[in-house]
This record gives sequence, structure tokens and C-alpha cells, in this order.
Amino acid sequence: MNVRVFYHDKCFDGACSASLFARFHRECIRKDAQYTFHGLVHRAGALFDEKDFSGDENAIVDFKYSNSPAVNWWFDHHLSAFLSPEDHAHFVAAQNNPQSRLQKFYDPNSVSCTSFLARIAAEQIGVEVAPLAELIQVADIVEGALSSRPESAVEMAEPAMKLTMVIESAQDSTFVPRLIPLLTELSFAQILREPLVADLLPALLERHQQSLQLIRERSSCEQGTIYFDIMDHPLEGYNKFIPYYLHPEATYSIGLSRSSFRTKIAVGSNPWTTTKPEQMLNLATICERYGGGGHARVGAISFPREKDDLARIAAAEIVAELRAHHTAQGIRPTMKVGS
Ligand SMILES: [Mn+2]
Repeated sequence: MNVRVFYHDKCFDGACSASLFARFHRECIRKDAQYTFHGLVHRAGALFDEKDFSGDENAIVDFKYSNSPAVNWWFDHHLSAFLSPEDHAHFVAAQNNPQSRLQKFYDPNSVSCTSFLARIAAEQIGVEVAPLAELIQVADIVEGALSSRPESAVEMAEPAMKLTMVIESAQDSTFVPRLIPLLTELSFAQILREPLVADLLPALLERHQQSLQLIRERSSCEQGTIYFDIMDHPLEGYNKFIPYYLHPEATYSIGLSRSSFRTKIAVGSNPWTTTKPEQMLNLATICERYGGGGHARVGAISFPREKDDLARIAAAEIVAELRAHHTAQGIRPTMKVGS
């Protein structure tokens, strides 16, 4: 049996979710299955190509819902998981089908898709998840920035942060699919010593330092919101915690960047902010107005590369909205002295 696993590409949580899915599937569903891994990215235009769902079974993890009859499994935790009301209705109808009810799962309250998938596997299929505790816990930390600090996320000392960097900045499209099986077989420290990863690290750490320097030069923080435009510097991704490392007093950050296939507005909030949750805007809702999506605390909008001007206008509008909201709320930076 050939199982095709589609996952959120260039995303630590997406890669970990794909690895967990394959391991659980092999342990509990089919011992003889072969797995192939296929990254999916948010882009302007169609996200899925129906003819890619050519496996004997097809699974999507940590990515939007597809109403394709060829998709057998789905796990997601994004607030903006459904492309349309019809897709949501399709999912709800699937919950009434005894078979698909046990194969399609959604929990927007879960911090990471990895921990969500592990919880479902433990509760519903009886999988032993204890040996994977490191992976599951770290996915929650990376995805939700739990208990971590901007310094540890940006200064790249911890193995998980280095792994996040190689996954987020992978240039070779075969890299993450080759890495995925290792994530549930080896410890993070062991994975970093594998030639597949070790050979890439020095150049990536160098590039990370360059992006840190570039964002340091380009970013400013006013009225609680950081803004930077690095569209003239092609970068296949940067560490999303850099803006808060540079401007720890910020509540939000808006970054305009370009990669080979899109122009992107990253709309984020500082995981370490002292702003009260009830004073914060839902960023998924804001991104959805411009055709993007995400979570309440972090979202993104993609534009075709030739629409840079529209991206700049949208980014300026969002920056103005966040700054006005911040000022109207009377939020003052409440950084702890000495932090
Ligand atoms: Mn995720």
C-alpha cells in the first residue's frame, strides 16, 4: 500500500505531524505500507492539485481541508482551516459518517498539530506516545512559543531551534521529505549529527545572522507594532521570532518579504508580550479580509509576486489598524525591568 502524506511545508509542526502520522499509521493501520511525503504551501490561487492525491490512501496534516473524495485522513488546528463555507459543511457532514469521523480531525484550540495528532492517536487508536514526548513537547514550544524566550529562539543554541531553522529555510524540495522519517526515529541531537542536516547547518547559521542584521536595519516599532519591508532582499524565510528579539516591547509585527513563488505579509504577535489576551486583535480575522488566514495570534497573506504594490498597500492598512487599536486601548509597554 502506498500512502501519500501531505503536510505544511517549511514548518516544524508540519514536518513533525507528518512523521507522527506515518509512524502511527504503520504501527496501527497497515504494517506493510510505504509512505511518501509532499509539502504544501499557502499561495495565491489553488492550494491542491487533485491529481496529486494518487496514493492508495492520502492524508493531509497541519494544512487546510480538502473536500476531495481521495483524501482519507485529515488533522488540522488552524483557525482558518476551511477555504470556504462549503468545505466546512463537507467536514461537518463527514463527522456523521462513521468511517470518516474516525479519520478527519480538527481542533483549533490545540497549540500544535503534532500534539493534537498524538492526543487523538493515544485516545482513539491506543498508540503508545510516551517515547515521542520530546517531539510532541517541542512542537508545542516552537508552534506556541511556550515557556521559551526570544533569546533562545533567535540565538539558536537549542537543537530544536536549529532543526526549526533547517526545516523553515530548506531550499531543496527533497530535504524535508527525507528528514521527516528521522523525526520519530532519532533524538534531535542525533538528527543534527546526521550528514543530511549537519552539512547544511554552517551556511544556514550564516544566513540566519544576515537576516537578523537585515531586519535589525529595516524594522521599527511604533505604537506597539513592528513594521519592516525586506521585499528587495530575496529570502526563503527567516526566523519569525527575530522581530520580537529586536523589539521586545512590541505587541504585533508586520513583515513584507518575497520568496521565489510569492510575496508575503507576515502578521504576527509577540509570544512574550505582556499585553492582555482580551486586548489583542484576532489576526486570522484580519488576514482573512485580505484573502489570507492563520491563527488568532499569527497569520499571513500571500500575493502573486507581480502584486507587490497591493501587498504594500494592504500591509500599510494593517499596520495602521494595529497601531490605532493599540493606542485606543491605552496599552503601554509593560516590560519587566531588567528583562
Ligand atoms: Mn501547525
